[in-house]
Amino acid sequence: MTTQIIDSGQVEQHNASQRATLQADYDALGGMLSRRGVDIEALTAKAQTFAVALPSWGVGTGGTRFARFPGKGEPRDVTEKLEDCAVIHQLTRATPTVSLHFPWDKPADPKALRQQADSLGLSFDAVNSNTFQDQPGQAQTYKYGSLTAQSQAAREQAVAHNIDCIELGKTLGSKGLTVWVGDGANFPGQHNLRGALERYLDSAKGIYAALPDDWLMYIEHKLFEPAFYCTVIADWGTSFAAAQTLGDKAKCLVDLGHHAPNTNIEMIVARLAQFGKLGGFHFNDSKYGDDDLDSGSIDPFQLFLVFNELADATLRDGTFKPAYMLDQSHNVTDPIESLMSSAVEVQRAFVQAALVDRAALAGFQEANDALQSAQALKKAFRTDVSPILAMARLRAGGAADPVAAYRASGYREKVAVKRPPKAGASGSGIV
Ligand SMILES: [Mn+2]
Repeated sequence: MTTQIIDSGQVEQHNASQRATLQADYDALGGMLSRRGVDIEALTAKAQTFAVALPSWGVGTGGTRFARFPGKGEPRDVTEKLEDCAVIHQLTRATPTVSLHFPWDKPADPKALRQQADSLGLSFDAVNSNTFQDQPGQAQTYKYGSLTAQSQAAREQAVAHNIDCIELGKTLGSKGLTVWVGDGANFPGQHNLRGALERYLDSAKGIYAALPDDWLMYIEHKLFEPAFYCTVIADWGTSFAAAQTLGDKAKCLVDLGHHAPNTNIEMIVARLAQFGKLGGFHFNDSKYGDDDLDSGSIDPFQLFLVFNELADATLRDGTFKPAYMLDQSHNVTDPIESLMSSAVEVQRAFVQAALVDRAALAGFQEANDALQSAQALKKAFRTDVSPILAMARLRAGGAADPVAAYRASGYREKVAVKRPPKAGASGSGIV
């Protein structure tokens, strides 16, 4: 029996107030889609299959390298983070899994944490290692790198930490390890560029060897920061080469914010999918760099184009199933509201991509009709599928309007009382 953190009577009351309007909007959209030969019920059923993992670090207020402005009632430990994640899933029905970050979320009792997740109707997605900052009492510093450090002792420590993450993840029921390293150089000449990657591959092989057979290792690249001259795993080419070198269980992870501005990310997605190395995503949005803004808040068309490639890849290979995860930093909003809205925005792109008339598009491409090809995509992107998303939630026991239902529940005010700030307990990190 799943524990509902928000009183289900309150959610039902909210839905009752929305139901008539939603049904009218849904019927109107259904009629319009039917004239296009699209069955709205099939799309709603498809929307219900969508799931994106929540980042445990996202439920606390983020921050920048200048400051962090904590919010009220932030979770102070991993069990409170799970409670907030459960609220998000209860209202959106689109976020059944949580991605943990170690050692930030290291549980005193992993089995008890798994039981708590289970009771809340949650399970664990990929676990994330952290070798981009030093932990209290650790023997070697990562100041000059971790998996790529010149120091063999530092490299060994970083490999051992990743293997610890795998062991912990096994107890929690996770099936993947995401590895992002901040390793790089701030000056030309600081690194032997080839040597640093050779050390990375050598270390990564040590981690890969500890992966269970049914696990994947997700290699996350990032163009710059914290290193500002060069980053060892900077781009999808390096990530791809590393994944190829390691083996079948190594795949590439695309964080939408980890590219140069104006990079054609959907093409990277197509390339990685073509060669069987697209492992998953960290969804977020950005304007200038790795801004970690809410998914779909800046460039929803790019998100749609990414899902258009994913829809194409799925048609070619029914077993294709990359891992979806949010990775955002919330500085001026209630993180729960941002994560709910973001999950819905990613789900929106998923449904819009399913609306693309692929036979028509293929015909336009075949005929070199550039204008109509573009219009075929725009036609899907311009369709407001909000009633489908709301109906999918309603039928699954979620809220027609998650943010409105959340605000009406008074959850934040309640946890603000229950969770007074605790010294040294940071609600979040940024990755
Ligand atoms: Mn990320």
